Amino acid sequence: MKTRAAVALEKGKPLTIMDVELDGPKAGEVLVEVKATGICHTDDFTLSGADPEGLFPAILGHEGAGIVIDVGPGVASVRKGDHVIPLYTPECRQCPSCLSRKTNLCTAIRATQGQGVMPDGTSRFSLDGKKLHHYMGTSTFSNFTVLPEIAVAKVREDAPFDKVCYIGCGVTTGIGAVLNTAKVEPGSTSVVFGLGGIGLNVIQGLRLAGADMIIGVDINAAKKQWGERFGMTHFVNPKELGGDLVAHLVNITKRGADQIGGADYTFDCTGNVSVMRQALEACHRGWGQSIIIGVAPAGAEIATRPFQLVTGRVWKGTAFGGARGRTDVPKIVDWYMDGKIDIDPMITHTMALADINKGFELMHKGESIRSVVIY
Ligand code: NAD
Ligand code: 022
Ligand code: ZN
Repeated sequence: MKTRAAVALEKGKPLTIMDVELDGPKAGEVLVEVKATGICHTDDFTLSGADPEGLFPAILGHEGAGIVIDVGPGVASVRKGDHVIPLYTPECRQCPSCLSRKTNLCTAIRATQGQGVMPDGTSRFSLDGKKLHHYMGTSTFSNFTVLPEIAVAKVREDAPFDKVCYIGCGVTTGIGAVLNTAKVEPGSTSVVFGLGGIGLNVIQGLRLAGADMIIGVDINAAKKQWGERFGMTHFVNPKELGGDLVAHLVNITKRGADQIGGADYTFDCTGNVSVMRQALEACHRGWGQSIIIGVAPAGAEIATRPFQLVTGRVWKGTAFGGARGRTDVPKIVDWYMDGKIDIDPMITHTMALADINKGFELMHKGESIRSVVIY
């Protein structure tokens, strides 16, 4: 069949909107009509050419929602008409990682996903007979896409596609980092570095977890109002702060008789390695945990003095908020539908596929929290 897609023909160039050829689903695969997709930083990272693993030509996009149109042989967990959210972190429930219960990083299709092909080693997308690569196993910048069955979460049918697509990456990553990775307890003190599409979801996760003090840190003063909207209790702008940021954060988190200071939990949502160090060092000695969510540039390294870890601070990272997609994503959709979490205000811009490059421009200018393409 033909499908309309925004194609990344070569690195550093805007996407090209065109019709491409899409083969139907093979065994264990599903054909999905994508109804909406968010535009996220990783799409831009790959399109820019900064991602050393980026493959071209490709169909990017990993934050979608849509409807199952057809299923290949052997597919049993979803059927035609089901509403689904594609998963760039699949959940097979059979590989050693899934069975370990210790990680959400399913390995069932990991190798082929990274090579931009389906698990059988071939692509369903082509242009003039030449192969187009899949991306993160999802390729949601196409009106129709083919996905492995284990890479879709079935969600309730009354959930609006143009909002719940954001659960396909940003919402789950931010809220999951709090609930799954950090396991924040009620009454905790916390610091969130970077109040963008991820950090704001960390903030609403912290509110959900019952954190007492939710300190937001951002170099953009306009983010104060944004943070407050989702539960932030204090704001620090490092550019306006006279002294040392870490010392200031330790100082304002002082509690208890010993007055040591430092947060119980901190989160990096910037991808900046200097900020990652600040986030670790702003943790409480003995137990503070710092969660790295931001993706740093290729080849970047983090540093701190070993003393920081010897004295009990913990450095952790998280992919997709530690969420098991087929199990956890439908629950987060329920939380949204029940009003437990907010999504609507964070979707600051919507556009047609033909205007997808404008979404990338808004991201570059820092004018959007999230842009969503509606098919
Ligand atoms: P964003 O651009 O919307 O937000 C980043 C924010 O950080 C901005 O508000 C910016 O002003 C602020 N900032 C930049 N430098 C800062 C500094 N030195 N100190 C304080 N604040 C600073 O980006 P986003 O969509 O929120 O994504 C954040 C990061 O999370 C990206 O690196 C993205 O790739 C990553 N991410 C990771 C996962 C995962 O599974 N680990 C999933 C999704 C996104
Ligand atoms: C999503 N991300 C950033 C913005 N939006 C993002 C990027 C990378 C990861 C997670 C989220 C990530 C963390 C760890 C891994 N990835 C490796 C997982 C593994 O090896 O099992 C990651 C993922 C997918 C891909 C590459 C890296 C890919 O499909 N190309 C989950
Ligand atoms: Zn993303």
